[in-house]
Amino acid sequence: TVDAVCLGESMVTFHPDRPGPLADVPTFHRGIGGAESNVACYLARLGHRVRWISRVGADGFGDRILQEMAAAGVDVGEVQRDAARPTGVYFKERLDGHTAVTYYRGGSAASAMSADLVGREKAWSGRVLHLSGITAALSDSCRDLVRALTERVPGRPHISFDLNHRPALWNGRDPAQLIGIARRCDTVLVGEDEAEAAWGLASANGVRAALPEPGTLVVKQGARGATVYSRQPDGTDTAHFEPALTVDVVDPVGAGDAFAAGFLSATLRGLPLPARLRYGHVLAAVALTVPGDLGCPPPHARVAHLVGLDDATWD
Ligand code: KDG
Repeated sequence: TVDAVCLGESMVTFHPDRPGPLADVPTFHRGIGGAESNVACYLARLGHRVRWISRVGADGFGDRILQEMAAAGVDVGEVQRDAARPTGVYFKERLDGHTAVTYYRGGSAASAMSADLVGREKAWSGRVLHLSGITAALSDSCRDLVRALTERVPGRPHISFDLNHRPALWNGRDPAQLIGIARRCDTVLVGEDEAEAAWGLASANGVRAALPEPGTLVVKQGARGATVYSRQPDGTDTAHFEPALTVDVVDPVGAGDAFAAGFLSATLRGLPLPARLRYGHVLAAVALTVPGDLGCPPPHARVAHLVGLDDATWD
């Protein structure tokens, strides 16, 4: 078994070399990005055994993604190639201090993922399966796959779910259906702002009230910090808040994935909840201060020191 399986679409990304509208920027730097593959890369760099499951086209961009994921130490042996559909692509645009994204991913190889093409056996082959709301938004077959993988049946691994609300992918469909999926998961990560946008839930406590089932619910509260709700063996719920680190933001894309990877890494190591949040914040700070979707996390012994844990605490 691997420590974690991450399932979702990865794309080739194009970052502009200067601010301005897409129509005017002549030069872009190529990278790769995808919420769940970002989490996989971070987990691998933190020393975990990780498998990424997805589909890419039988094209040069698919080759590139597989090369980069493998170089990051992620097992890509279960990634399928699709001869008929392309690898997804997206462009970033830096405008007035914020980053916008434009996707070219409709009909991509990954959007054809389905419960038939991606079996439970592979997806459930780790201690943790990490999924996100992006996959459910890609196509009906992808949404049904996410439903099949989150079914509460004996033998399934711990399931982690990041809402990752991407309004551009919903095209008039209702992201409220993600509440039903999130309820079936064990660890759920949600931004307070996206919970409001996707579900109309206005506060961290409101999110918990709507999502009482997950044993662990993390509500990210932007630059302020994050609150983790945890159900205790006696059925009561605890809430704990940890402030985020203060950093000068260069590019926010990928920070949520870094946070999720930090939280999951600390979870896999059995660390206490406050340390899991702090670990997430340290990884998010790394991602916020680099231009691409992926920053390079410090080794876990260094993060352990930063989050106030002695190395001996690590298994
Ligand atoms: O969380 C970062 C991702 O959003 C980015 O890497 C691309 O997966 C992506 C998406 O769908 O926006």
